[in-house]
Amino acid sequence: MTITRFVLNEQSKRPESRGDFTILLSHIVLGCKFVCSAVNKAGLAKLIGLAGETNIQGEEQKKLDVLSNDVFIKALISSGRTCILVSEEDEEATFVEPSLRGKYCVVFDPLDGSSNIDCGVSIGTIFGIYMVKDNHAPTLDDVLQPGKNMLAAGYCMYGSSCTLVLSTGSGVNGFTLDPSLGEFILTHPDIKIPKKGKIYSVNEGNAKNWDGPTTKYVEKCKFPTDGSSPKSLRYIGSMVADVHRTLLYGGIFLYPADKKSPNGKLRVLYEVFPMSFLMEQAGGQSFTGKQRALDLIPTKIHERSPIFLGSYDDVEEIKALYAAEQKNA
Ligand code: AHM
Ligand code: MG
Repeated sequence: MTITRFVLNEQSKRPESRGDFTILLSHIVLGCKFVCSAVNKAGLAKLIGLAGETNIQGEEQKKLDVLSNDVFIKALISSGRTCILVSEEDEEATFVEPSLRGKYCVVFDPLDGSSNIDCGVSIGTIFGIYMVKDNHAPTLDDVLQPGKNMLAAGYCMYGSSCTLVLSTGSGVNGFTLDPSLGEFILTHPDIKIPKKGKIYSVNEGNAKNWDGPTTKYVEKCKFPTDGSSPKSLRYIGSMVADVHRTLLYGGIFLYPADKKSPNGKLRVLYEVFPMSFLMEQAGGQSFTGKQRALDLIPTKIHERSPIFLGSYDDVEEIKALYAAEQKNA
């Protein structure tokens, strides 16, 4: 089952569908294949390094994340199905010119985990898709919508294999690129996250600045008082890879607020929302420390939020700690 056939099957269940979403998705898939190939060749092709450097032929070398952004922007515009694009790499949103405009808004991080690029650790692309509310000229309000309004979300991980995980709002499915065919094949149908996990994933180097509930939670992971075994710590520092492991093995991924970053680090539109959408679709939960992550209404395209996501029971525990703190305040 290729991803194309999978999406066409989904489309045939919706008689009103005219195939626009399938076309959009095929352009996203093309972008992922292109970036995957660039990531694999990065060392050879000298794509590692700083943007703005010139190579021996005097051509400007593009850093992988700049290249990936260009690839996705071009792929999305040329689909003819998008109207607003928000990328982590671009300060401003891109409004597609009217002749190429469609009804979808795509928010994305073209290459997340950039600190891992130069050492060959897994990195990825994250994306979320909204539809414009009606037929007006698109405005930023079309993307400043809560994550629960997303139609679809996914990520592609460039790791030991290239894996695309997608939800169109009815479960989560994983596809692996078969390089000999150049096709993504359904390898992980209907992914469900274990209800409770044995792994926690957080940058503990920030511990001295954490708030009470995060500190208590991590302490409980290491020194459980209920007779259970301590949890294992796994932290790659690439959200796509850390979330992918969490989705498959269960557990919790945390990027909390701290005294230095009161809103955490991760961006609401193209990191927190797509991953929260996938988690909920797989039976897990996602929480900001105050509310369900997908209920957040962003006011700026690059807004950040603390995030706790993963297995249902594990997120329930951190929610209880925040609720207790609220009660005692
Ligand atoms: P980036 O978008 O600049 O690559 O930063 C996002 C990344 C995530 O992939 C990862 O979860 C996080 O930053 C790691 O941050 P830290 O190095 O502070 O632990
Ligand atoms: Mg990022």
